[in-house]
Amino acid sequence: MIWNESIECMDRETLRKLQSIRLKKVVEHVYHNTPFYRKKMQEMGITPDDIQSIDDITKLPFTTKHDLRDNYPFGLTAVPMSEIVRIHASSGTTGKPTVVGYTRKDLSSWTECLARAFTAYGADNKDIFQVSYGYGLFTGGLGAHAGAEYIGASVIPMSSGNTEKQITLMHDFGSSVLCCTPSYALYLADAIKDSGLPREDFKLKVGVFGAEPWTENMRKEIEEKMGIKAYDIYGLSEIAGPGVGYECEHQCGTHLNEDHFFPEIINPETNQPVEPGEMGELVFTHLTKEGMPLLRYRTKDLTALHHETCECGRTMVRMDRILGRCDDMLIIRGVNVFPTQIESVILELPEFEPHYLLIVDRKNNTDTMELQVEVRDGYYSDEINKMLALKKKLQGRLHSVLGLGVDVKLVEPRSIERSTGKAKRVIDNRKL
Ligand code: DLL
Repeated sequence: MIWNESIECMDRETLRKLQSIRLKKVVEHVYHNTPFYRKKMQEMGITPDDIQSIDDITKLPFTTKHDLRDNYPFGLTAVPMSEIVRIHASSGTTGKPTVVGYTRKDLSSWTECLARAFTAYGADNKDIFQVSYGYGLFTGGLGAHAGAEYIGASVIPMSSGNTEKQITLMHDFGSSVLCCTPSYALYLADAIKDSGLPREDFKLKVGVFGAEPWTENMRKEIEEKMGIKAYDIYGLSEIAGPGVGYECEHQCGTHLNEDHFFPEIINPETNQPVEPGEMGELVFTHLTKEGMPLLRYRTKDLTALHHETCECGRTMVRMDRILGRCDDMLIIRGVNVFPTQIESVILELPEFEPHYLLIVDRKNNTDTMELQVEVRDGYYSDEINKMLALKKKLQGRLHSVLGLGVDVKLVEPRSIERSTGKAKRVIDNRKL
């Protein structure tokens, strides 16, 4: 099913015209209402008149997370505070949080994006949504909540954590759709098994998973363990929250809601657009936002875009899975490594659980990387030879994929700390 066919399946030429009209309007808006952008544009010698179509987008300045922090908390707001009806913030790892304000119209556009996503996953007003993303400053909980109510579903505002209660309510209320991070989904899958409640007693059929990078192999793992269909949902607070992009039933990329957020892919080193289909940093420009519109916001997420129409009929561009963030990339003895590459290798092998931790350090001026990974029940053994063979197998596979020696440490099932929100997969002691 398609929620808003006239938009989601709009022919691309008409879409570009719509994007051009909206871009001109948003540039006028920020030029007159956000001193930060007026100053930036003046410094670059441009005015709103230089923006005549979406093709002119490359003339505009970039915006970074630093700019948001420098203007903390409300410096980039383009409307009076009396028009802001919701404030979200994301904490990040350092310093002040980045703050985002939404007008009533911004909230309703965001909610529509979520309705498009949930409809694409096959959900409707007969479904019971268990929203297990955190409620609060994080956009996951309240965002998914509003979208599910909008399509008329019944919503259980669970928030994250309290795993035992999650399972009880999922069972007793008959939740059919689960919204949480993929890592928490795995945790819940194990908890369902441990509960001893028969799987047939649960009504769960669809998972709405995002907020952190996850791989195709992780999808298979969750689908098998939970007996559901797992869909990707993408988003970031600065742009909207969950629902910036979503998968359709063909699961061949994440469709981006391009009528609201214009995507570009740039080379993060040269800042120039890449060739179509090439990987680079994803950049978004708000096309309809009133409260805090951002021009060319650098997400730091690495991916590629594909413009061919999807089999589902949607014309909205499809984004590859996020490989990781530019700032998540580890450089180990000169080799670039993303945690998702490691996750993919672990999950190719039946002996391992998708629970792992990377510990990076520097000893005698050389980078070291230890991978702690859980061995699956049934494969874990007291026999040293068996464990050594298993370790060698994983090390060999990692070496051929990464081109790098990794010190593998096999650990017992369920010994790595579980996450109820975004998983922490890397401890880099080099920065300490
Ligand atoms: O994580 C919004 C969200 C909530 C998305 C619930 C999906 C579901 P932030 O906390 O601002 O917002 O973090 C945004 O998380 O730039 C990506 O690096 C990462 N991310 C979000 N969704 C995905 C995904 C929310 N589906 C940052 N795949 C983004 C990979 C994702 N990474």
